[in-house]
Amino acid sequence: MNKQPLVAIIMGSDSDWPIMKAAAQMLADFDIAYTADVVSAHRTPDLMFSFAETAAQKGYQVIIAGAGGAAHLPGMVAAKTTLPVLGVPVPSKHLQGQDSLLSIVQMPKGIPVATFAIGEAGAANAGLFAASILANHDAALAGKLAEFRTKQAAKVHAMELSDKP
Ligand code: RP5
Repeated sequence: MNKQPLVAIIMGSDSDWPIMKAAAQMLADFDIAYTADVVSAHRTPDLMFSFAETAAQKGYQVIIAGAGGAAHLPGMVAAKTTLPVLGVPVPSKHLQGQDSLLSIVQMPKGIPVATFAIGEAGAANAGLFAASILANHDAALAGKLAEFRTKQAAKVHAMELSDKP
């Protein structure tokens, strides 16, 4: 049986996918059903609006939106839905994603976008954050998140430094 997708991952271009895949991987690791699509704010504005307007009624609970450059996708989507929007700044060609970060993080008061780190770490953390939101109403998922943290901590405890002078 196909599960209802709870998280929508969208991005401005297929060139963002190598980065945004880290969010998808995290959701897959937690067995959270998601969709991933290209929706461009400036090249397909009508698609962006219809996506944002219908996302809640389609059953999505969280939207992860990644974009690079003048990255208005997360903010514009957030303007058309009250679902939580997690913005991922994708590294850009000329400004290494600083432009993406500032475009996404500097939302004026009234329309929030939760903004993550530039690049893969940000995408992975957006996936984890989506899992945390969903875990508020899903005890099994909350348990998996706790287990993830325990395993992560164990890896750090096992770290040994070699070649100490
Ligand atoms: C943005 O422009 C996309 O999110 C992407 O990061 C950037 C470049 O897009 P392409 O020229 O690779 O399609 O809209």
